[in-house]
Amino acid sequence: MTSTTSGPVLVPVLGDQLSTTLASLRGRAKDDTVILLMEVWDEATYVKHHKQKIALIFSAMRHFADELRAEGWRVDYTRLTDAENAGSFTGEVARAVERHAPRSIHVVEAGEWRVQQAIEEWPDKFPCPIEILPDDRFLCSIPEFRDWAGTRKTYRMENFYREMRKKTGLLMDGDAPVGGEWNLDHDNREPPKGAMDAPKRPTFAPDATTQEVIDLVAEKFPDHFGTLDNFGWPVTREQAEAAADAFFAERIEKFGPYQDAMVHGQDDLWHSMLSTSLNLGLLDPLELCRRAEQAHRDGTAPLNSVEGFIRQIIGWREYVRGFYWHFMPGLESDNALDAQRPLPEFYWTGETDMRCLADCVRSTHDDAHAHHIQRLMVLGNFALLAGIRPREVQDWFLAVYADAYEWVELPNVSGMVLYADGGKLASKPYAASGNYINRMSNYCKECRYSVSKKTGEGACPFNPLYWHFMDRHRDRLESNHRIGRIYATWDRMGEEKQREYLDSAEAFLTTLEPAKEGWARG
Ligand code: FAD
Ligand code: DLZ
Ligand code: SF4
Repeated sequence: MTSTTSGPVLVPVLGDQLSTTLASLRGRAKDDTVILLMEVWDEATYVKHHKQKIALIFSAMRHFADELRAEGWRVDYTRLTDAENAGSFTGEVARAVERHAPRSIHVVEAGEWRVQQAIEEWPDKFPCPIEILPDDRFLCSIPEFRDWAGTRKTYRMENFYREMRKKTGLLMDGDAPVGGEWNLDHDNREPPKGAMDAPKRPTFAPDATTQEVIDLVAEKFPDHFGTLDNFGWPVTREQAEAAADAFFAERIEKFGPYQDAMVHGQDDLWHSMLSTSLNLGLLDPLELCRRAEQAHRDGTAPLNSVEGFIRQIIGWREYVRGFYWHFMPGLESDNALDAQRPLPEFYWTGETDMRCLADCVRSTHDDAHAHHIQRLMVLGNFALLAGIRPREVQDWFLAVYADAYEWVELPNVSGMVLYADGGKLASKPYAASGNYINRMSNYCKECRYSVSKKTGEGACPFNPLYWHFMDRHRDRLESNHRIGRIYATWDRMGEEKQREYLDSAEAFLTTLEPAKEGWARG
């Protein structure tokens, strides 16, 4: 390979780094830089991503390349179907080094461990210096999170979040939180009422670039999960901003109160639907939070909605990213509850009589999206109670959502949903019976199962599964002050009732058909 001291600087930009303010581009001279964007087979297939997710990323990458060119940058873009495409980031950078003989390579650290490992091998592979820059689109750097986590025994998001409020000054009144409370979650648990006619979020009809990509995905990834029929995700910064405008104009007001509500056939409700744009880099997290804060100052959104939204972004989103890097590698193979059951086939087909699960799989299949409580308290809760192997649950969540990247998916699945990390992230498992789903949704009314029936034929499976879970993990959970008291209720039931619960759960578990091979990985 050619080494030179006079070539340009090569700047590889990964598919989730589509920000013109990226650290590797900031301050660079355009005539001295070649930006490299790469569609590669390895990234498109490391899990079998939902078809809409691949189409979204390729379309956003192609539009970003056009935006950069229009601004005068020199862009080298490899398409998936280019004859010489090497199929991997490292292979494509190697080809670009041959083409451009760069004097150095500047790259922003990757979002995923797997990719970062590959980048860290570049200095041994390429003849020029490699500069790996921190991804400062996140408000908390990886070293800063390590410092925060360093001496702690527990890593609670709430403590981290308060630090982030102080750091950013968001919703702060001097040293105190605006309104006197840091967290208004207690006001954000309204069950659905009436028609729940949330204004429709804007969707964006495919232009020629997106249509070309949709055709490519249909041809190259026919056996991946999901449909391309409803593709309407924002694929440019302009569209992402229009989506944010609509959220702040029409939906933020009720975002807070109905954040946990679930309604059959609707997964948007008053949610922002901005995670795909945030994670691709089309929107800036701090800017969005400032807009939310302004909406409160202007009196167009109540504090509980605004605080809730800001907490999701500077709290949860930043926290899970720091948590991921702090506990990788290792987090991906944690299995503290020794869950060994295979993922059921219905996660892929939606074929189950459990109406809540069928609806969540339906929206996942149709839109590559389900909202937070659907992911946590329906799809996740079932996997937790049934004891599904963490690796299979992780692969599923990583494959099926348009916003899924391992840095955000893995802490949510392994820590928040499955308690597979043994309680580093969550203070207790988010285990719930059918009662919770009934209170927060309209699913149960038309379900074949009866949510009020606790055991036996026709009982909501979440009911016996809940007690089966609590019983089999008693040794670990009884001493947990947030959940341990539940065992007094269990003991009061007496042996006969307990046996009914356990037998019902076991009878149900034997009906689960394991997923066929090949859904998540090729
Ligand atoms: P809103 O409800 O409008 O929230 C606003 C923003 O807050 C989101 O766009 C997102 O950026 C952020 N946010 C909210 N909750 C979380 C959270 N728990 N972790 C990180 N960020 C959060 N989010 C992803 O972006 N990618 C994932 O792969 C992903 N996997 C998840 C898996 C499970 C099991 C669970 C329980 C949650 C997961 N989440 C993930 C978090 C959350 O469900 C989505 O961010 C949210 O549903 C996206 O829709 P929205 O933009 O309308 O969010
Ligand atoms: C998810 C994804 C897919 C499907 N395809 C590509 C791709 O072809 N090229 C690319 O640059 N990025 C892609 N991505 C996103 C990457 O996997 C993402 O950059 C890493 O997850 C971050 O480490
Ligand atoms: Fe889900 Fe049970 Fe309600 Fe049916 S009855 S929708 S399975 S919670």
